[in-house]
Parts: sequence; C-alpha cells; structure tokens
Amino acid sequence: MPDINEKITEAYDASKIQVLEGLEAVRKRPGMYIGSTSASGLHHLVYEIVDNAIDEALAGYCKHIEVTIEPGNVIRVDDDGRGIPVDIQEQTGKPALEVVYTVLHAGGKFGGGGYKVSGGLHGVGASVVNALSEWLEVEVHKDGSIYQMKFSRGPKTQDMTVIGKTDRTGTIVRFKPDPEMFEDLVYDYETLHVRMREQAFLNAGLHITIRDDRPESAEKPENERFDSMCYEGGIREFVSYINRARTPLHENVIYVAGVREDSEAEVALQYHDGYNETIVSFANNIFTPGGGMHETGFKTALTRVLNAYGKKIGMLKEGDSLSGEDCREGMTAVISVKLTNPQFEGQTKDKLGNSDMRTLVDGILQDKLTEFLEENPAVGKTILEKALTASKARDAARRAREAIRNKSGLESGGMPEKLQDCNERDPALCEIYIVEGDSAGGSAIQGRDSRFQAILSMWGKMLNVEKARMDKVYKNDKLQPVIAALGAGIGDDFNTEKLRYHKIIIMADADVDGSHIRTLLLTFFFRYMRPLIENGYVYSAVPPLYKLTRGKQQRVAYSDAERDKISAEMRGDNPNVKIDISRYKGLGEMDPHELWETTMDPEKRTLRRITMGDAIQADQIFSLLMGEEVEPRRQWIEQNAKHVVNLDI
Ligand code: 1YM
Repeated sequence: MPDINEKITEAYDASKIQVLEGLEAVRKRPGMYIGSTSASGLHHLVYEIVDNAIDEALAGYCKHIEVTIEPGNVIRVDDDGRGIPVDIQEQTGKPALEVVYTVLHAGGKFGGGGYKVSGGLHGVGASVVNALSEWLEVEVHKDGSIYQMKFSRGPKTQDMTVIGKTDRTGTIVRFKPDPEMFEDLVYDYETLHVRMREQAFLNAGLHITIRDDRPESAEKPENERFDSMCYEGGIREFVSYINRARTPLHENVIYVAGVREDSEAEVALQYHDGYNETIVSFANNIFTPGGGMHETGFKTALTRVLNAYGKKIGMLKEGDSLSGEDCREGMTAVISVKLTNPQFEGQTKDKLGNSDMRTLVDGILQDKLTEFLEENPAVGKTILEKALTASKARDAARRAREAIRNKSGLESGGMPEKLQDCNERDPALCEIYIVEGDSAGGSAIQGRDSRFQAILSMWGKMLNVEKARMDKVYKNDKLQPVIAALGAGIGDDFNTEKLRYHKIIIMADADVDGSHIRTLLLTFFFRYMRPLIENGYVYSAVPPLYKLTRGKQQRVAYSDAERDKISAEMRGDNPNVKIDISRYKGLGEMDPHELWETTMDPEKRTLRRITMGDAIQADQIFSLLMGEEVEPRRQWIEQNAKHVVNLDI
C-alpha cells in the first residue's frame, strides 16, 4: 500500500511542476491554445470566458450573461450563476477559484455535477485567458460575500480577498489582453455580436446582453453598440433569422429533437422559394463549418424520409427517386448536437468525427420527421413538390450542360477569349487572377509573370445566382469563362483533380462594384464549387490603399495604421518634411509595374485566404441583396454604406 501512495504523491508533484510551466507554455506558443495572436485570437479570449458562463447556464443555474467592451478595450463578462467555487481544495490547499485561473484545463477536473460538456480543443479555458492578459480580475458573489482575486500574465497579484457583502450570486471577470501577445488589441463589436447572437440562438431562453462602452463608439447608433438577445424558440428562431430575407414555403419552422444516453441532438429546418441549401451545424455550441457525422446523418435521413413519404402519398412513382440535393434545394437547417467527447477532425478541426452522432441524428429524423409529415400533410406536399421541381430542373441542367459541351468543345480544352493563360502546366504551381474591369485586367496582363500567372477579366453586371437555377448558371456568359478557365466542372460534377490552378485569386477594388463582384464570385464558388473553398484554393488579393511619397522615395500602405507607421518612418528625425499621401482610387489606376510590385509579386504581396466562414457570410449578404425582401436589404445597405467609398446611390 505505501508503495502506491508514494507513486501517487510523485505523480502529483510532477503534475504540479507541469502546472507552473503550463501558463508559461501558453505564453510561449499562444497559437496552440487560441489559434492565432491576430484579431481572431483576441476575440477568442472573450469566447473562452463566455463559454464558462454558458456551461453554467447549461447546468441550469445562469439566466443572464452580459458582455461589455469597456474603455481601453478591456472586456468584462458578468453572469448570474452560482459563482465559481471559492472553497479551499484539499489537494492543493488553494481556493478552487485560483486553481481555475492558474491551472491549464482546470475546468474539466471539477466537472462534477450538472451538464458539463467540453469542446475538446476549444475548451482551453480561463487560465489561458489569464496567461494572455496584461491583467485579469475575478469577482465572485457567493454565500453573501464578494470574493476578489487578481492576476497578471498568469501569476496572481492579489490573493483571494473578501471585499464586501452581496445578496446575489454570480461571477464577474474583467481582463485586458496583453499587448506583448497580440498584434491587434482593438475589439470589433460586430464580431462579438454575431458570436453572442449565435450562442443565444443555441441556448434557448438564455439572455445575453452585449454593449460597447468605449468612448470612441459613443457616436455610433445604438443598434451598433448594444443588443439584448433572448430566443425562447432557440434554433427554430435561428432558422427564421437566416431566412429573414427569403420567402418561406411553410410558415412554421420544423423542429425535431431527441436524446440518447449522454448525448442530445436537435434540428430545425424550413424551405424557402430560393434554390440554395444552407446547413449550419454545431457540436457543443461550436460551429462545425466542415460538417461531419451530425450533418451526414441529417442528409441521409432527410433523403430517405422524403423518398418514402413521396411514395406513400403517391407523389413519387415506384422506381423514381429524389436525390439528396433535390431534397435540400431551397432548404435552411440548423443542427445542434451536444455530446461528452467530441472529436473534431480535418485540417482545420471543424468537422465532427463521432459516428454515434450520425446514428442519433438519423434516428431522430427517421422517427420525428416522418411523424411530422404525416401530421402536417399540407407542409409535406409543399416540400415534396419543391424537391420534385428541383429534380426536374436538375435533369434540364444536365441536358443543357451536355449541349454546351458539344457546342463549345470545352471538353477538348477550348478556353475563353478573356483568359490570358500562363505557360506552366502543373496546377499546383499555377495561379489565376480573376480581375474586375478591363483596365485593371490590362495592367494585370502586362504586369504579371506569365510563366505561372493567368489573368481572367470580368466586367459588367453578373447573373443573379439567387434566383437562377443550375441550367441558367451554365449558360451565363459571365460565369461560363470562369467555369471553363478553372476546368473542374460545376455542381455534382465538380472535380478538384481537374482544377487547372491551385490559387484562384479574386482581385477587385475596395468599392461597391468590387465588393459586389467579390460577393457574387464567393457565393457562386460556395454554391457550385464548394470544394474550392473547403480546400483553401480561393484567395482575395489585397491591393494597397495609399501611396506615400517623399522626394524620390515611394512606399505603399495597406491600412490606415500602416499608412501612419510608414509616414512616421519616412519622416524619421525630420518632423517638418513633407510626405505626400495619396489614396488609390482603384486597381485600374495602377500601372502594370505598380500592380506587380504591390499586389501580384509572390515575394511582396499579401493574399487573404477565403474561409468557409467568409463564404457563408458572402452567401448571406448575397441572399439579402438579391432576395425579394426589401427591408433587410435596405438595412444592410444603410449599415454598410459608410464602409464603402464612391457609393453612388
Ligand atoms: C464570467 C465567467 O466562469 N462562471 C462560472 C464558472 C463556474 C461555475 C459557475 C461553477 C461550476 C461548478 C460549480 C461545477 C466554474 N466552476 C469551475 C470549477 N463566468 C464563469 N459559474 N459551481 C460553480 O462545474 O461544478 C470551473 S468554471 F471548476 F471550479 F468548478
């Protein structure tokens, strides 16, 4: 027996040393814990603290969460849960509160009662936020007292102290991200707002308030610095929100849910009169843009249930069948699963790998959706009609595609007139710039390195992809050259192996027309060539915004901050010297050499890789801009007009 005890003690001492090293490790390699030290990592700190409050809500004790951006980009998160435990832990002799904030992954070790799910990779917790904060303060209201504790970059700077009496319970955390760790320290209200709204949808009945109290935001309209969110309908309301600019085909969002052992799953869906499918899925409240087992279970079961129902009511003939895509045309769905041991897979860890979630979601749809259709035959008929129309359109598209192939001889390598191809033939080495406007296209053709850079110019108004069916997309004269140049097909036939370029770079101005083209192309890629985005082949070129000139010396800047920095550098010790700063109006204004130097030279340029998140956002904006609902469109234009130069409405 003593032997065993000794071993335990040894192991414990070892783990204590690891603890001390733990937070240092976070500071050495912050990217391992929060993904990056850019804006995304900065915002991640907030999500980590909020996640703890949401866990408390899931456990059934917290009803309100308040997130505040305080002056100086300090974050404050308040909840009205039980308060983090303050009692002294036997093993460590320290208050639990201290352990939670100084030990890596402490949360899981306490996860005794209630509903505790861990996001795996994502649930790195409070101690990471502490390690990466210049300072962090926690206040716990519990058992009549207010307990306070302070930290700086990991170590505590104030022991847990009782600072007063209280008649409520809850936890308040304030922190200031460490300027030594983050490149950018400025919080974006809208980024936090979107995330908090998503969390409010995913946790029905939870109140989340967000406010921006920075003096520099005081002049913004109230709805851009404050929101109070609570959705009793949960993910049903999420679906209505996504469909807000669309025309639904049935009034009520369909909702099915079920539990099995420690896991639970819920699905909400609604069909609309458009043609694209939108599936947004989550595992333990974490967005899974890569899909995974929960989505697979949903898709398989939906197809099977609709086919069986169609046969049963006689709308589908024996021998006929609807494809999965037919069943999802014009459908918006939100899937949310909660499970104890989520496995996130794929290169970006955004795909759920637990196969029991496929079985769970499939089973729920099989039973509950079948039941729903039987009880709501009018809705059932509407959905079946929609899928049958989709099926017919897909046949028509196939015929149109074949006709085009035969006519233009694209299969035999016919390339569009507007494409200036490169010499290299290995797709992994080839890039294509899709350029808006003829003059920018001209400069790009002259400025490029024709060994590996191809240029495709696009101009004029593009087709409204929202209202267009596949057959129209194939025939469209603006998209046809893009499809042909990329060479990998479209829709069901898209094949990444045939892709002719592994970098597809959208080069458009920072004005209204440019952002339109970008939104259109991204939406088009997202809907009809999704693997392009999933595999990270799509980029946005980043042209400079300013040219700075001092005598013969010239430099360019890509942001306001960089403009100020470079201007100070050029001035050097000579404060009165004149630096001429001019704003680039557009790509067309740059000569070929300038365009190469600033935007196309792989040695010097910046490219922004388009993520699934960007594409989903573009898709949403697109639906808003092209849909039939006037009010959301007006609101979007109003909110975004100021970000855009040269707006002539
Ligand atoms: C503003 C951030 O962290 N709230 C919060 C955290 C905890 C609890 C309540 C809590 C959990 C449990 C029991 C439990 C945490 N406790 C721990 C640990 N808000 C915020 N509210 N009592 C209170 O899980 O059993 C970690 S987080 F480990 F100490 F229990």
